[in-house]
Amino acid sequence: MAEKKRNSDKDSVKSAARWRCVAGVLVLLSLGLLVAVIVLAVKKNENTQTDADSVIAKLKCKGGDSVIDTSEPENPGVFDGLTHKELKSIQEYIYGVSELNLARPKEAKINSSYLYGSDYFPPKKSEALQYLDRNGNKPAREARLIIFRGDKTPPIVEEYIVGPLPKPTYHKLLKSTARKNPVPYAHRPLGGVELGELFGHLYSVIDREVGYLLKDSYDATFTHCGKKCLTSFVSPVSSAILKKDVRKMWILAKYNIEYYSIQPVDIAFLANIDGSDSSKFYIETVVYADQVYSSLQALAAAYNSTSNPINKSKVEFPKYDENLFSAMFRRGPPSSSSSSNNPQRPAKSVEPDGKRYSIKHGEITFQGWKFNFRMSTLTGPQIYDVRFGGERIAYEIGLQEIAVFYSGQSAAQRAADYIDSGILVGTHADALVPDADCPESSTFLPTTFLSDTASDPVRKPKSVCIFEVDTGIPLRRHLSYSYAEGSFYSGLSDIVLTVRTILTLVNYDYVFDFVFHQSGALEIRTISTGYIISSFYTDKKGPYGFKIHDNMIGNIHHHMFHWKADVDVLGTSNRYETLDISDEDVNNTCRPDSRTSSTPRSGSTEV
Ligand SMILES: *[C@@H]1O[C@H](CO)[C@@H](O)[C@H](O)[C@H]1NC(C)=O
Ligand SMILES: *[C@@H]1O[C@H](CO)[C@@H](O)[C@H](O)[C@H]1NC(C)=O
Ligand SMILES: *[C@@H]1O[C@H](CO)[C@@H](O)[C@H](O)[C@H]1NC(C)=O
Ligand SMILES: *[C@@H]1O[C@H](CO)[C@@H](O)[C@H](O)[C@H]1NC(C)=O
Ligand SMILES: [Cu+2]
Repeated sequence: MAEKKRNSDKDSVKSAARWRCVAGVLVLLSLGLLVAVIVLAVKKNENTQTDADSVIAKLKCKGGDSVIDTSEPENPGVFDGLTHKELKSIQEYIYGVSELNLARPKEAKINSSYLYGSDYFPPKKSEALQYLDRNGNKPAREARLIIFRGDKTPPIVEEYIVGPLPKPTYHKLLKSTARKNPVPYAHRPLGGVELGELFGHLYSVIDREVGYLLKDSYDATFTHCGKKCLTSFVSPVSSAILKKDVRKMWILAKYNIEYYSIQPVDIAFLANIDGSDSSKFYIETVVYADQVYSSLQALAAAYNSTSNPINKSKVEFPKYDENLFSAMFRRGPPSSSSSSNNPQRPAKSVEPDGKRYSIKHGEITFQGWKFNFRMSTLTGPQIYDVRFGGERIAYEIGLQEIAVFYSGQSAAQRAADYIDSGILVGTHADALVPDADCPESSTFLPTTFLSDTASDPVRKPKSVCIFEVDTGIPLRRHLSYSYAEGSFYSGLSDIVLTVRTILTLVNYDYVFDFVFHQSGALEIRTISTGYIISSFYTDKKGPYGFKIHDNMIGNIHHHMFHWKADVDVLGTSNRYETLDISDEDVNNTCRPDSRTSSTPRSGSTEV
């Protein structure tokens, strides 16, 4: 049997070879035809009418009137983000306001007043609708500026509304009853100016006091370290944990090697970074090898003690080569169905008749769909005025917040409760790669924003991609196979338009998709990739996660994505209904009235 099978395998190899040859000829033939088609298509563009042209015209679907204009609008609409030109005019205006005394990005320090971030400040919905639907005036375009007032006593955070764009003439303090007024300086989000200033100071303090210990335990230090350096992951401590308005931050040490979030060492420092004088910042607690010390000096003394020795960590600096588990080397042969000597290219999507969607600045149309896209600096990707079949079905759908909460044995790990809008999520989309992050045929949109460390508006050319793709599953189908049931087949593949952005928030990369189906369904999807945050494995830390490498534990944690959906089907008023499904006891007999008297309930509410 086995022998026979081998023979038949040989036969099939032979016949496969024959077919491969035939296929090769066919490929050449089709290439030839393709060239002919391209030549003809080019000729057609030159307006030379031939017989073949009309054949192609018949084969080709109607359409091809797609317009792709990803430039910034000269005259932005109510849903467009701040343009480069507007950002420049905001800078010109705000740096001229003498009472704000703003330091320019290169000169900004924690103890100065400086611009932390900016975002488009959309008009009230009622004003926007008055303009869009009832011929009202176009609302003024305004920006929201977050300003750190490090030179005030006490230092505070302020927000201003600046307008009208593109030639601002006013700035108004933004007041909110939903928070403390004024906003304490300790509550401000984390930024480039602060991190640059405090790391310079704290790393040298740490190395001065316990550098020898770091070298001894981890074969690395933070400063003057050559190729064996430590870096850190920071975790600001919420005032909700501290119960007072003081700014503290855990600094969790990692090896500065690819990729640092999965190269932990067993030491963390709680820094007191309160106030605006960075020379006063200090380390108030250290956790080393599962022991808590009240200062760097206390750790140094305990470490040297011979009478009362402490537990010590001892690890070598990782060797950077192709075998380093945490580094991104391609390992193994390229994937292929046959052998590694014959790698094959993967499946791809193509647009045989060109783009079937149009983009005009931030406005995107596809089949029955029409909507506006904007990247909010503060809260990330947003779509507005979503229409299907000419009717508005949603006014606004957008990301509002991303949060990740960690468990852990040490206070340092437990404090890792990240609220990502605090690092301006919308500025973290960058460098999308065609054919990896998005299909090759995608159209890319830029994002533009102000940064606290750059003099000019920052432009990221490939922050958002738009593409049409076959999901590979039928949107609907039915096979009515018997004569009695009608004998027909009907099906439709689920071809969707996707608007994608990927926000890289330090270690995590979050893929956010708005997916527009032909059925009128709108899907919002989030996928997380990138790297986990990990801690150094010890038996004490074990119960708080999974040991995933020799010295590493992946702590249990929890991701939350918070979206706003202002759905406006058939007008702006809202109604919701709840349906409760209940059970009933029924005797499984054929008698018609063998049921008890429980009835399904439902409720409906106008809001
Ligand atoms: C602000 O801090 C810097 C150091 O970062 C210092 O040189 C400068 O004197 C400080 N300015 C004031 C007004 O305290
Ligand atoms: C501990 O020992 C190291 C190395 O012997 C020395 O450099 C350091 O000053 C000592 N520190 C303390 C606090 O005794
Ligand atoms: C030192 O480590 C041992 C072994 O892991 C542990 O049993 C002991 O409790 C540790 N001592 C301290 C003071 O943490
Ligand atoms: C089901 O049938 C049994 C036996 O006839 C009867 O005792 C019982 O009440 C019936 N239950 C219901 C829910 O009608
Ligand atoms: Cu995670």
